[in-house]
Amino acid sequence: MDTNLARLQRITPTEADSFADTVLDGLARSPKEIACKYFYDEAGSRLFDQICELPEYYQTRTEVALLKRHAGEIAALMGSGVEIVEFGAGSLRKVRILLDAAHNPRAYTPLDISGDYLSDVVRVLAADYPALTLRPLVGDFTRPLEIPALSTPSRRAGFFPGSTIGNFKPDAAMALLRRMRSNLNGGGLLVGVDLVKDPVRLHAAYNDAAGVTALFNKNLLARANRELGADFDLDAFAHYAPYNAAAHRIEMYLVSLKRQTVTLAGRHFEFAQGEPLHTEDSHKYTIESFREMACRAGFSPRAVWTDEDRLFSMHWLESR
Ligand code: AVI
Repeated sequence: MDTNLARLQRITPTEADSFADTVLDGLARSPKEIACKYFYDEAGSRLFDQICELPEYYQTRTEVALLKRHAGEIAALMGSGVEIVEFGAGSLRKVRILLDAAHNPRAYTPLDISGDYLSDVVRVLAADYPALTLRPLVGDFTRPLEIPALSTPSRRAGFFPGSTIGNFKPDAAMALLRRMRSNLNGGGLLVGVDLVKDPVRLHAAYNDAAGVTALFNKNLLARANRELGADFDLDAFAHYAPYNAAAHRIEMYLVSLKRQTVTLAGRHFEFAQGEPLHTEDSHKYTIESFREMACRAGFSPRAVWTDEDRLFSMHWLESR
């Protein structure tokens, strides 16, 4: 047992219950949809890690390079003795760069929806950072939640990398930033945001040659089969991810390749040939459009870093 590692604490209801409701509700809608947060069971989280390594998916390596290049400056802006709270922690790889640069961090609090995955990755981190207090929380940060105070509370600094903010519609993204601001009790937020760019490059990032994004997308159906006893035929759906240039977003769908019926919990759902099931949007921002949204959410944008090709941006926002 690692002494610096607190027990996994669940702070919102289990996502498994809501997955059933979400799929039943989403399949009854027109157009059909399933929320993208359900991609991230253990299998989906591992597929997402593979996406991050793909040559076409420039986001991760560009953001990591930005973090490495500016870690000293970021650490100085965060200040010393902070509790770093990561929203949607995933593989915990990027935070290592911050932890290595941070001035005497009080604790690291990763929050993730996938408890199984979080408990695996957090154990490895605890072994590598034996002096750091680690407090893993399982929860859904897309819902209002309370982050419990530490026994000796300190200033918080939020970390929200990977342009996950782009997976929310702009209004929901602003509401989320507002909630994060309140969770941070006056602390700042470091957020990674993918930028508007050449549509061909964006299209390639979500339609990789190795087909990993297609597997990631279809894992939603595989998950419904595994967890809910649905009978989706994965070969009867195609991954489809066009860039909607007018709305500045990638839209991701699973398109039914034939007329078919899917059965789940005793209910039958008809799919027409060519009917889409919407699974994700990934909004892209300009530096200015993101800063405007952050201001409307009650933050003051203090610093922004971007790469030479202006593919990706990292913003340090302070609470007003
Ligand atoms: C997590 N999120 C920011 C990714 C994105 O790029 O929107 C999820 C993803 N979907 C397909 N590829 C990656």
